[in-house]
Amino acid sequence: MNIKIKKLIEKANKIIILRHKDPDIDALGSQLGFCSSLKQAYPKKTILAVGDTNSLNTFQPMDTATREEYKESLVFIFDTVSKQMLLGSDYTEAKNLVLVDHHLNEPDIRYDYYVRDARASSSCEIVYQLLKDMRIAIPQIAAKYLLMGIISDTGRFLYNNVNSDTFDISGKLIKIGANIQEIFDVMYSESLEMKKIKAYFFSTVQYTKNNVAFRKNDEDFLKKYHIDVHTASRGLVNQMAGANEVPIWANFTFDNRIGKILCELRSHTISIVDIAHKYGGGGHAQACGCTVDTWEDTDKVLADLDLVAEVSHG
Ligand SMILES: [Mn+2]
Repeated sequence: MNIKIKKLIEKANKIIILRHKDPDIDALGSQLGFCSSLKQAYPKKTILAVGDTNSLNTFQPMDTATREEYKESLVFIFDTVSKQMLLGSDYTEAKNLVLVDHHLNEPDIRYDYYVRDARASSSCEIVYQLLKDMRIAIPQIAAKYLLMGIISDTGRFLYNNVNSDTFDISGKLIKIGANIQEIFDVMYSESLEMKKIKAYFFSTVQYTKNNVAFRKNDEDFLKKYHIDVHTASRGLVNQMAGANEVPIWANFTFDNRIGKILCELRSHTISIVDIAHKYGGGGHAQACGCTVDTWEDTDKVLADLDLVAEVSHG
């Protein structure tokens, strides 16, 4: 399949590379790592990386493309296969569409090829393999971007999505020239203010009967500490990780852009993705999410999480 994808690339004059909206570092890293590799290999082609941006984008500004341009383009989508995770619908006009993802979800969009590896730690890990199979060289900047995605999606090689390939590929990216120190300075040093926010956040975490840790971040919390929805939601969820007594943790954040509540759900070992699915979301077995309408709904999510925590506890 990867060779067929290479044929599509060689045939295309214009290539548009996308990933899910409100991107995390794996989404940005896979999109922009792939983009800069293609640009180096095919300097004459028009290659665009399109999408929204947020505070995690320390990479580069995004390109734009018109709906007309999509019609003549080969389009790649990274780190999601779900309509609801994508911005707009221009990609449906694509001449050809290739999906690349490491999640467990079934695509609800039309595609020509789907490069899927649920065993891969990250989309960046798949992109490395894809480029290698297609014999497209990875420039130093792309190596940095791809390693950033791997580091981010594995929580610095901490989560159980890490396997020997993850280390293998990370080593290869370092060999190309990705600098760990430089990456860690960008990704993990933060302001004193952020450290104080994290301390406040953790000190106000609540617990269900079976020690499901949770926090409800309302609009006031975000305003008071001047943090955006993304920072509060995905940026703080793992402040609750790593306590022996806590099997599952959930972070609920009001998103005033859509008037709904984002639910980030995490677990040490128990699979909780069915609960995310129940509320219209998805993701990985131990790291998933959904969006609900009201705070009462978050209590229903919590009750379901508490039940699986109780059952697994025996
Ligand atoms: Mn990912």
